[in-house]
Amino acid sequence: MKSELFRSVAVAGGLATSLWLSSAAITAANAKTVKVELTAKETMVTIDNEGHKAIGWTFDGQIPGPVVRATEGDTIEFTLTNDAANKNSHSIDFHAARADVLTSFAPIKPGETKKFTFTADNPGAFFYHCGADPMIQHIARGMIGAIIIDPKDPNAMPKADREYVLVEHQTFENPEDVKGMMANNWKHDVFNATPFQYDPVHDVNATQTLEAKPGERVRIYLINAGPNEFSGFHPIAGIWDKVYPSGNPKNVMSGMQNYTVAPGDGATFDIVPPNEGAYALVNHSMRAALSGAIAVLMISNKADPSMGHGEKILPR
Ligand SMILES: [Cu+2]
Repeated sequence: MKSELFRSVAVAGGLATSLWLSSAAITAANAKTVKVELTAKETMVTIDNEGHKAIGWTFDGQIPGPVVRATEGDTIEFTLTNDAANKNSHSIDFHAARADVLTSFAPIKPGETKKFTFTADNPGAFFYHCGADPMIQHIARGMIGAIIIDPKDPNAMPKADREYVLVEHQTFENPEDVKGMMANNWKHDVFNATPFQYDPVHDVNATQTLEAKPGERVRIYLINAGPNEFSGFHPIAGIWDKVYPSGNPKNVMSGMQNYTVAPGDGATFDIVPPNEGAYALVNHSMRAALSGAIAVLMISNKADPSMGHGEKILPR
């Protein structure tokens, strides 16, 4: 009896040690250095489905900026350039980083470049933005984006068949009017810069929807860029199978009708539509939804296989 107990403890101990060793080996072998370069650009951007343009403040000339993606444990070597043609100082604030707000996140002038490094210690769906003064204006004018840190354990979450990134934010009629921004006089609440970009029902000029096939697990990374409003994210005609607050697989909720994402926060939402049809993904605050924050998720056996993969996790 005694020796049997000793043997089972020894086996369990041996197993634990070998598991620990192999996971450490995998981590060391897989952790990589990811070089990320972004350029702050004050440039013309499209603001609606009809193609009207206005001057935006952007990362790399697009709103939202490019999706930055790495794996938990990776080292991010980051370079920010403030285009010499710009008129304003700009900065970066990665919510996935532990860094120094006074140096790494500090603004730089037009023509300057800065570099810093951080390790992606936490998996999740994180916000990045410019933090230059007045921050409300730099966010409202478009210096916003998503940084996704995938868990190092590929089995930490169920495998997604398609993924979409929605950066939600409020837009203002006059981007020079900081007082109006502080008074919260926003005009549209939008996903990825354009009102009803993925909703031909509410805007006949919309040319696309988010697409998937019945039975597929669709993963939505929702980043709430604000600058001011909370988002109660709900799939009309559906239920979130899983919600991962901050996108961390250790935070998991099931069967959710709605989950609130605060300004500056992000979350990962999984939905598994059983049949053909359509869902409307909305910020259920009606002023937000009816001014632009509706995205149609079209479920069809003929879904475009390229949608929700590669570049088309953020369809433009
Ligand atoms: Cu800026």
